[in-house]
Amino acid sequence: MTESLACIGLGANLGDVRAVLAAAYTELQRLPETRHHRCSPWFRSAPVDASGPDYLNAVACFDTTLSPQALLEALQGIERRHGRERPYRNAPRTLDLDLLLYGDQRIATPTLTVPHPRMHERAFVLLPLAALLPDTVVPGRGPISTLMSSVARQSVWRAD
Ligand code: PH2
Ligand code: MG
Ligand code: MG
Repeated sequence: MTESLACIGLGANLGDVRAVLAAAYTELQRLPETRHHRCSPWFRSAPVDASGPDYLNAVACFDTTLSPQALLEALQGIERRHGRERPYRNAPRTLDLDLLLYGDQRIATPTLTVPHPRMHERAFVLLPLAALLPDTVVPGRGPISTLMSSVARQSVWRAD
């Protein structure tokens, strides 16, 4: 089975967001068929297209032989264990784990779109990702350095 680099967006804006993000990263490190984990610094930002308290966001990457669908299901399991509810779109959440990138693949199924369809326009995703992997090229969207210049007006603060 070939190994792919997976990038996961972590976000939370309800409850003890620092504790939840730290616990979620630990759980990602424990996923089967994953290795070489690393996590970006943490960033704080106001909710985008949403309401509620400020978010804490980070990006984690690892190499994996899990399929994209198996990885998605593992992420949803971690979200559920942290009490994630989905009352309405972009509702405040205890934990959001988004599969941002899976190698250089472009995936479009009824349940999964990769690259994440809005990641290229969100500073709270691009800044942590660039801190971790500055040479990233988002398939279909371009180099992260170019994408970052178009979100430069969005306010995101280092939170560590
Ligand atoms: N996630 C959303 C909607 N808006 N805003 C920020 N700052 N951070 C997020 O993680 C976020 C958001 C939907 O997942
Ligand atoms: Mg999500
Ligand atoms: Mg999200």
